[in-house]
Amino acid sequence: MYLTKYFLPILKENPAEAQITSHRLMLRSGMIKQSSAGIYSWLPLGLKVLKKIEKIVVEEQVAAGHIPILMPTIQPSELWEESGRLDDYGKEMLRIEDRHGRLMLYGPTNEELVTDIFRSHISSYKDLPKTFFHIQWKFRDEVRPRFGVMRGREFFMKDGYSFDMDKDSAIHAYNRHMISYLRTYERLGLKAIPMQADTGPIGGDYSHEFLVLAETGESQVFYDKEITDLSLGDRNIDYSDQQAIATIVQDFTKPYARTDETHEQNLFNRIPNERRLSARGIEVGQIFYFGTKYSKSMGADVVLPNGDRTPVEMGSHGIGVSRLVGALIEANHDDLGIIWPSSVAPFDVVIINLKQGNEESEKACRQLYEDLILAGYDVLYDDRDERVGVKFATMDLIGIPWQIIVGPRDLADGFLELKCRKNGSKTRVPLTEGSRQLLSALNS
Ligand code: 5CA
Repeated sequence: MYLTKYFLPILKENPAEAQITSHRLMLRSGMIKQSSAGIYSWLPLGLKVLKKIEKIVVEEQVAAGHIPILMPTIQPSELWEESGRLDDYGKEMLRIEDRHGRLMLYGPTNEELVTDIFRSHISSYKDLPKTFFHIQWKFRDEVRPRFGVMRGREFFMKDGYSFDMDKDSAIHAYNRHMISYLRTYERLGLKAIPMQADTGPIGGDYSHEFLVLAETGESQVFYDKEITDLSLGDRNIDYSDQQAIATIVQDFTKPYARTDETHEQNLFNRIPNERRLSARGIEVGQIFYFGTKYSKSMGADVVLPNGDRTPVEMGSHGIGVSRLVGALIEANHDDLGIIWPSSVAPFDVVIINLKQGNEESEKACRQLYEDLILAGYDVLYDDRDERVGVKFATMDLIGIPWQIIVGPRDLADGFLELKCRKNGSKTRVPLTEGSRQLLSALNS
């Protein structure tokens, strides 16, 4: 992408309304624009990051055996009457009347809709287990939308719904979700800690939230330092091995880790002093096992091998996809701007032409651009006729992991410069064999 042909509306000033770093940086780097309180347009750079996160989330859900579907944003209120949540959900639910006077709503979550799909088509244990998921916009009329995409009113969420014939199998679905979430966050370059949590309006008695530690987080959390040392790494995961999956979940849930809603000081006090930690956290996902809460009220039954009918065992499992964009920035930035982890960076590399208008520089940049595109990279070419300082500041702000700096002086010696945004290190690379050396560096 040539920057002069792109749409990157950078803000020079710090927006007054932004209270936290990620919100400020998202506005300044032209990723989002607020349209009304807690509702945003996603501009090209923001959309790219959102889509990259979405792709990783989908890949990990499919790897865990979960089936993608897409449910609508607008739902009929009758289903919520059946489950008994229409009144319970209160003012957070945006109610809409259609032209026939029928009460509709903009979905804050999809337990009812997915249970309706299930009961229409599945009635035997033979078709179980099944987990459906979708990634769709949600609406919750939050009292205090704030911190940009962190607490929006409209937000993008992955929600998955598991259907099993008994509790044992439903817990396996819960465990699969926990591990697929841990894998997802690790691929995003984030450390998210599973913590025992309250179930709120979703219901049930078994739930974990996934928290990214950050000073700007909305939740107070208490944990044993040991849990922060755990990671899946490149461990081979076999989702069909129920016992192995349960063992990994045990490892990750053994150390004390709770949000303030479920915190118990007397249990916490048993942890040795130096390991006892309290911090703020951003909730980037939550999983629930709630048994037959919805299947009972909505008549989603299955026939068991012995011929009896029983309400299906369910769980629901969410990842805050749009919130993750903010959480990633909270975890990856410096004074100059964002530092994207390579897995979600809007571009892999930017070519910065220090002397636009100079024929040699432009030729070299165009050639590099073609070579890198051919090699499969997503490349931004800063071909603006701007001062060098402005170019560097923009690129440091938007946080593309690698910068290729092309200037007439280096070029005259047959070199270009490769800068790593994360640690600021610069390497001179000979242009003649440029692509090869460059590619190995970019891959590292
Ligand atoms: N149906 C269940 C699981 S699919 C559910 O709705 N769970 S939830 O309420 O915990 O939401 C799932 C995730 O969505 C949260 O962990 C959080 O990361 C994200 N989320 C929730 N509310 C908001 C909001 N107002 N703005 C941005 N993200 C949100």
